[in-house]
Amino acid sequence: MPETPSLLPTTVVGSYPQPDWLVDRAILTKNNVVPRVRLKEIWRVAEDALEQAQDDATLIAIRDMERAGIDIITDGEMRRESYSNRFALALDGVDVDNPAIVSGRMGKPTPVPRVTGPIRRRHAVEQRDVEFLRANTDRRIKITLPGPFTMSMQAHDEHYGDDEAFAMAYAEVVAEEARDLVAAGADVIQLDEPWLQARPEQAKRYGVKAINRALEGVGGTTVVHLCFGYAALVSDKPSGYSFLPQLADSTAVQISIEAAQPKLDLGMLKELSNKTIMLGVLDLGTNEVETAETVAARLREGLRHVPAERLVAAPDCGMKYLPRARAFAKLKALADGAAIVRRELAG
Ligand code: MET
Repeated sequence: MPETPSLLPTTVVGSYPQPDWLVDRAILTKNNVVPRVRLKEIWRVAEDALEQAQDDATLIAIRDMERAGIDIITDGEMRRESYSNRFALALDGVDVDNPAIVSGRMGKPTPVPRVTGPIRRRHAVEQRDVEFLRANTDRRIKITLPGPFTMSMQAHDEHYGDDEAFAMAYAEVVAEEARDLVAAGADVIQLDEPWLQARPEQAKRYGVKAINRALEGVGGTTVVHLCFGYAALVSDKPSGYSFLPQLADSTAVQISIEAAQPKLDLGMLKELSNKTIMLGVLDLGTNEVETAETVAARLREGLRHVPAERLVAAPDCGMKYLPRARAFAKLKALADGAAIVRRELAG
């Protein structure tokens, strides 16, 4: 097994471009909304061959990440219509067939599932995904799950009647799933929580509590990812987070943030001095492919605020909306840029 470097390991936020023979990418971007309900029409392969096609696409994603030189890889989220709905819609208590319409993160009307009864997990949802990934790479592996806070914002509560109780119900099922995924071989579990930043008032009230419940008893390396949204969907990004230092009180080992595209002021990272920072050093909002030197410069900037022992190099967010060739080239620049800085550190 290739050894994971102890300094500046590289990873991805999760998703990699799905092949055009697998999904109709035009549908994904047509309305500029990330599906919260099912979006079966994106699949271009018939139901009876879909799992096999998703497996094959996953092998491509794995090999691309390996070839680019990424140290901690994912399954590329090839099996997902969105980063969250594979897990969120597999739960009991969730009515997927009669969506409610709510105002989305960007203020657009968005169909979301209704929660009409207690949220329970029927069975492990992403276990086979982890087993498949484990069986097909020697590298360290990570799997992502939507976080409890974010899932509670992507559904309409008609059962709990209290926003905190609603998020905590999601936290329970995430914890069960995360423990199963570690048992299935995941080295790293990442909770995607972009809504913490979009709803800071509620996040400050119970965001950390929900995350800590979701990570209770979860071994392995734990990560919480926050971003301002996919670059393909959100171009105007603030230069600072409305919710972040609070995560110092979370039990997550790593905090994943986007920094390249928003040109984030990294000064606030001093407030997360007990966390490893997964730093976004690939801007996914530009067609340009970074040079290894640009990546190295961004990592050196990170090192002014975070010691090398606590820095992980990553893209700003998931790469699913990029053309595959560009995603690959950017990952290669990420790996090469991290290698440059690693050599400097070794003196
Ligand atoms: N894991 C997800 C991805 O890589 C994160 C999405 S946050 C909007 O696409």
